[in-house]
Amino acid sequence: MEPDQVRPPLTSFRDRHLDDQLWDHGFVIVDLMDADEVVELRDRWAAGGASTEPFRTTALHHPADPGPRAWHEHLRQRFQPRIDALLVDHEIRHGFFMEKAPVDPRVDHGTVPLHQDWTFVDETGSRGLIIWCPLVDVGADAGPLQVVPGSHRLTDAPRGAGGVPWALAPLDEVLRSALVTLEVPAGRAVVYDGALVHASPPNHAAVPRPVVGLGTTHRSARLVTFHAEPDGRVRCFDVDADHFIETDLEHAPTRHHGVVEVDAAPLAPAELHRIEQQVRSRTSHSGPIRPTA
Ligand SMILES: O=C(O)CCC(=O)C(=O)O
Repeated sequence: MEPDQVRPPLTSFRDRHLDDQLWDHGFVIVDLMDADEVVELRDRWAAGGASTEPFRTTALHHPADPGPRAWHEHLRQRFQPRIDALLVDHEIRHGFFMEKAPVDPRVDHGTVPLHQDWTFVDETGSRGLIIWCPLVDVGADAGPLQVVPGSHRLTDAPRGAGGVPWALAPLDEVLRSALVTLEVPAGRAVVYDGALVHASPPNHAAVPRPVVGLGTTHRSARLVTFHAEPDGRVRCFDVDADHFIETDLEHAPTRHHGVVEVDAAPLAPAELHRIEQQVRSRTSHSGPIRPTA
């Protein structure tokens, strides 16, 4: 695939080989927790009570609810030293849990549709990373993460809340056909670029599937968030790190230190065609993906 975007000056992984893999594929898989810690954290999360929601996350929350903030603080303190060892000058901006309850195999409740995560960093300076670490072994039937390798560089269109149109939506079918399922043992972590196209199917295993999520950025990254107005205008806000844990991420920020309107016009047919060809050529020419440390 032709690189669509210029590699940012600030690197992510300390290990050059992992950093190259991240740039090429949009994700790598590394060790994060040992077996004892997996059990301890899983028990701590489960003590909060079982849920029957097919998918729930503490990442999108109302700021008046102290629970998600307490989880963020706990996860930040616990994992920041490991992030320091793995990544260059990165901070955990947002720690959260995502759980998929087991559902009857005859129903498809709990599907997370194909998407890219909302932009949270100026991606020309450095990349925003999400760390996705399951607390149970996640096989193909347990609501695994599915990714489109290399898709983090297909477009630099803004992604955000309030109904910012998803630029790649017209390519849903071709992207879906390029999905790769990641089977990840408990304690291993997928580190993925926030612009990577991903999804997950329902959890048809017997037990809940809790996952720790850590949103991280370079310490000096420009933090941003995009939001669409009801009239369709899309704005880019410069925000502080507090934004990700102190505000309702689905609404435009009330506190920011700069805002500009950005172009969020749909991609032109020629551009969509170029992207489609990139996805198809990568799917047909690449060998097995081995993005594993
Ligand atoms: O945990 C999952 O199944 C999917 C999570 C996801 O897509 C996200 O957090 O953006």
